[in-house]
Amino acid sequence: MTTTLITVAPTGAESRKSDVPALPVTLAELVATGKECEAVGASVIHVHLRDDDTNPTLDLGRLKEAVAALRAETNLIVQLSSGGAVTDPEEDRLRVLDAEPDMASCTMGTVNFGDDVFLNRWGFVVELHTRMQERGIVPEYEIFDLGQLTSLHRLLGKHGLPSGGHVHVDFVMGVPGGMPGTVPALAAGLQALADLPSGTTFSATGIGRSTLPVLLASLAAGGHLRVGMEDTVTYAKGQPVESNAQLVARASGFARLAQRPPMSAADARELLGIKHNG
Ligand code: KMH
Ligand code: ZN
Repeated sequence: MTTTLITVAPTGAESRKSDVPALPVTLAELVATGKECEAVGASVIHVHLRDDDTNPTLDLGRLKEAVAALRAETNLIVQLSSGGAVTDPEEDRLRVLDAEPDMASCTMGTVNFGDDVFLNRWGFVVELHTRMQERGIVPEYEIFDLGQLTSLHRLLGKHGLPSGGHVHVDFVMGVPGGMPGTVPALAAGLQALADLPSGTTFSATGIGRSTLPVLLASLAAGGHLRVGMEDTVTYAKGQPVESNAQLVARASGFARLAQRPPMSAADARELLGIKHNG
């Protein structure tokens, strides 16, 4: 792999705007962030939306508006979160696909999530996977714990390859309740990847203080990167993140040092098997 796919996850559903003033929460802020991040190396944007009170929302009208605005203003691949917030019901999370994004996340199992539970029943995962297949939406399989790779192997064996035929997983590491953001945990994950279809690609992101170790480990292992304020709001000890572009620029810099500069959106579309854009 000669280039690095960089995904930005700019908002998430967990941080409060009142605690993190730089968090993009309006559509205008999301689009502005997308443009800035694209300019410094991102090719995919992982989207969670907020309502007028800055609380997480899966409102379909807003999701459609966000997909349209990001397509109009950027060349980024638009990946909607089907994970939402831990409180979101399954039917709302499935309805996300009606906004017809290029990609959507598909978490491969239930995981403790701090004091909460991020619920992903097998039947729900199958429903997400098969609906995405039917609609030509490319999944990013989110892996919070190693057993979820075994579930992915089972999913693909029973229900077939995703739209586009390419399998891409994202290791979300360091969630309290999931796998840690460490080199041994990533190495164990990579060993398990060997059972998946050949050509399977991976990215990784480390939550909070595991951001940099996971970024460096993923680059060293030939993987791709996800960064953003969904995953970390601290740039360095005692230094809040100023913007998502600051995190993407840092990731791009490390990727260039590793002789694997950021991947263009066109190359990312080809890699991931994304056919249409709007
Ligand atoms: N907000 C988390 C509970 C995803 O976007 O698919 C789930 C999450 C994963 O962020
Ligand atoms: Zn997310």
